[in-house]
Amino acid sequence: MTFKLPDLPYAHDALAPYMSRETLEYHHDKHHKAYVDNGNKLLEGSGLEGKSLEEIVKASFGKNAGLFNNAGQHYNHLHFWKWMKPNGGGDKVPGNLLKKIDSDLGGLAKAKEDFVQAGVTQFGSGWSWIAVKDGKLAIMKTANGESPLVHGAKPILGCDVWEHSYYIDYRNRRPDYLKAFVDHLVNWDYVAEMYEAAAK
Ligand code: MN3
Repeated sequence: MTFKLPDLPYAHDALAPYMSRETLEYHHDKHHKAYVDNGNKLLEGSGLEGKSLEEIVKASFGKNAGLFNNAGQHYNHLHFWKWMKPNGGGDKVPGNLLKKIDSDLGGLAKAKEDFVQAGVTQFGSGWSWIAVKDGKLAIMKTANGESPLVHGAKPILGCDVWEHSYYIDYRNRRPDYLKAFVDHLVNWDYVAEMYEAAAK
């Protein structure tokens, strides 16, 4: 396969004021594009050219650091753009997923709080997650380009806590960025779609 930079599913200014046009111009048009371009170069000759993106991420983890970092971040960002939408966030969670959040994560309010806390306490660059692990939902955090995929789980929601994701809009206030993400940006319909696929 060849990695390809997707278009954003909304205009660059559609997530303002919670995520600005300038942030998306850097984050999507430059950072994500660099993962795609570098990933394609590193994929050549790796022996993994014919595999799917998820297979490449899992197979390169711990074995081919350069390829893993770029392929992992490509995977994470492909979903990250779709995990957000204008007028997202809040409590509009589809029923099946909401029931699962109630039973596994102690309710939506606690799940959001723990998800924010995971992002706040991730030291340095990384991601906070809700993932499906052993049939149950779990809050996770990972460093750099890692994701639940390489820790025996399937991500259904992730928030990028690398500084490039929030420094233009929030400077050093990572907690405010994470809170705006859950309150105003999360596309719960896409989270539910990934939950249904992961639960199969
Ligand atoms: Mn990023």
